[in-house]
Amino acid sequence: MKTKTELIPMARRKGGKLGLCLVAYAGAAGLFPSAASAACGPDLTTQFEVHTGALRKSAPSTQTITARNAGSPVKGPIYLEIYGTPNGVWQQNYTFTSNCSPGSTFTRFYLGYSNTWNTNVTLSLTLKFANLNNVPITYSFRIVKGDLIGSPHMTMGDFDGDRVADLAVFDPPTALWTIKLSASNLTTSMVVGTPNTDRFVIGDFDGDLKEDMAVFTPATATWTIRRSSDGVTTTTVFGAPNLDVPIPADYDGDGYTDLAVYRPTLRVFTVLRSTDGKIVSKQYGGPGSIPVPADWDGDGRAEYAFYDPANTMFHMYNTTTNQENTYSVQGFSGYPFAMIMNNEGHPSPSTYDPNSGIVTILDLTANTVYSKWIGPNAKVVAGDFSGDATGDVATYDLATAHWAMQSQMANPQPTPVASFGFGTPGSSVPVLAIPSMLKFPQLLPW
Ligand SMILES: [Ca+2]
Ligand SMILES: [Ca+2]
Ligand SMILES: [Ca+2]
Ligand SMILES: [Ca+2]
Repeated sequence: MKTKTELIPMARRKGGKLGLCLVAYAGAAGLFPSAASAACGPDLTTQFEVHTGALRKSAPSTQTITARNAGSPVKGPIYLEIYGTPNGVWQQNYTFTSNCSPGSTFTRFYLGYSNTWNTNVTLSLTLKFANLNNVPITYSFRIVKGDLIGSPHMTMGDFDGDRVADLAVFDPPTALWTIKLSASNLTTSMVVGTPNTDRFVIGDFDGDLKEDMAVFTPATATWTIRRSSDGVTTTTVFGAPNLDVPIPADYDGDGYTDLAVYRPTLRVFTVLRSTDGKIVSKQYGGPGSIPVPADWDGDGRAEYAFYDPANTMFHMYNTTTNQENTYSVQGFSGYPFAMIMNNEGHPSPSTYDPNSGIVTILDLTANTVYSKWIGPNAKVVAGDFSGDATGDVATYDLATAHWAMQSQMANPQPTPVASFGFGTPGSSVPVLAIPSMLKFPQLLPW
């Protein structure tokens, strides 16, 4: 059969949305899938000129989609929403799925550090399909603005963008970062920061779904960020010198980590929003509370959140809904942290008790409490090092730079599954060390 790709504008769908249906093979016409539900962010399809490349049908099956903005500049996350793929075929490089359109996947157009898609600028995406098996395929797509559908979840500690956390350490006496990239297994080292004075921070400040190496200088409240997208290093002063501690996270949900600080003396969170450059703040917490900002409810935006050691309660405040959630279960004690469990789009509240040596995780979706002994007085590192979208816990020995990777948290069996050395004995700190153990400013070292 001759392969042919053409783009067919669809009739106006129910809900008033104009969709596009892509017929990737000749002979595949006829069965247009039903429209995606319309509640997932503004549809921008009509303002873009879209062209498609040929579908490569041998594995891996790929197709390139190119779009030019023929309208006004658009700021914020933009997604290609794919839906209506045949049973058994799925789009592989999606950045996240959403409840708003069952079965659809969303791949993000990366707008660069400017975070704006300007008029006449053309961007392209290469879609990757699994299980195509040389059969004809039809699918539909829309270009949507992502404000209402949250943002893709970067994997914490992933510097090369393969959704697997990388072994990474920061060495305070030299400001040297050393990272073993999981995709290539290559180790890279680089100085970012000033020896002895800077605290490491991580975040995806340029929105390319890769962690950026960054440091915060307490004496000047200066952020120094090396953007992973172009290698450019920027500095920004944000926060009060010697008063504020860095707590970066994506509070406004555009896929770009926001500069943010917490002031322990007043218990105030202050965020510099990447979407509009505005500064917002909220007093939240009590004496002794430990900030644990994260996207706890999975809506794409980080919540202001803290853990109160006095009553072992997590508090999370969603500024969009103005709702507070609180969680406490038997076993919570010690240092709080966020842990992704069971392929969920949000973390589960977790603690490590250095006296009992037990990690306790409240899986919010499964409504299950996991409890696992990893040993007392450990330095704990948490991240998805295996790439199965479920967090792993490792213990780290500061004196020897020795890691002991624990087995799955859902498995109470305590034996480490892997152990190895990575880092400089006596000085390196893993960048995924749970922040509260670093005395909650991401401080150096334990
Ligand atoms: Ca990685
Ligand atoms: Ca980045
Ligand atoms: Ca943001
Ligand atoms: Ca959230």
